[in-house]
Amino acid sequence: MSDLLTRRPAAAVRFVLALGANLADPLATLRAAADALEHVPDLEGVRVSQLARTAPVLAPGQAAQPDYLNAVVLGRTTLAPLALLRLAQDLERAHHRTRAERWGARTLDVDVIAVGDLVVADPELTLPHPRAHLRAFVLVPWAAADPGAVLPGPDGGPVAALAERAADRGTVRWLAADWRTGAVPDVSAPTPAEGAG
Ligand code: A4P
Ligand code: MG
Repeated sequence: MSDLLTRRPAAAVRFVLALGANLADPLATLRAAADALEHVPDLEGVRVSQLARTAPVLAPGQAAQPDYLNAVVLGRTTLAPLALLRLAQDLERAHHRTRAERWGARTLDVDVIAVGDLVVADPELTLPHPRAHLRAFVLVPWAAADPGAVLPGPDGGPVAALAERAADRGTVRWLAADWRTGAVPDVSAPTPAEGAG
């Protein structure tokens, strides 16, 4: 594995994590996960995006799933990238994440989207996340939280422009700003598609 993934950076670098949940109580889970990330000593200047309700992006032939709640968490860290992945996986485990199926419904997914400008393709940790540039459920809340953000790497670019172009842009049903403590649109209300069934 590349030293770039296991070595602590000399100075704090920017990181972006993407959170997603569509089982159990996704709103409570994302609130708890965001609170936990704000209290990790090795993460500095942590900011949490708006909350997005998104229709599931499924693999071809995959069975239907509930809508997701998604958010991104931004900040700076001196953790080695692999240590940041371990932290993300510990948080998933704390919320009883199981891995029965790729892209399966989950209580909590925490993906590492980017760490500084690193571009590394390792199956254990690929940076930037290999599908981040395509995913409106990552790009839309990220661009809202940081309009000038740039995704590094050959598929990267200004996040706001990538969000505009994302093929699954229509899966973002709404964004909620005040979701950590305030009311949010009804997360359990049937969507128009579900209602029509
Ligand atoms: N891994 C490699 N690179 C990374 C990285 N940058 N961040 C490895 C996190 N993990 C990384 O991940 C599988 C393996 O990827 C891990 O062992 C890790 O070492 P996983 O979290 O177990 O599996 P996953 O999340 O099902 O797979 P993946 O490929 O990360 O899924 P995606 O592409 O993130 O898609 N629709 C909506 N609306 N909202 C969602 O949040 N999420 C997915 C998952 C599909 N559809 C969705 C959503
Ligand atoms: Mg994942």
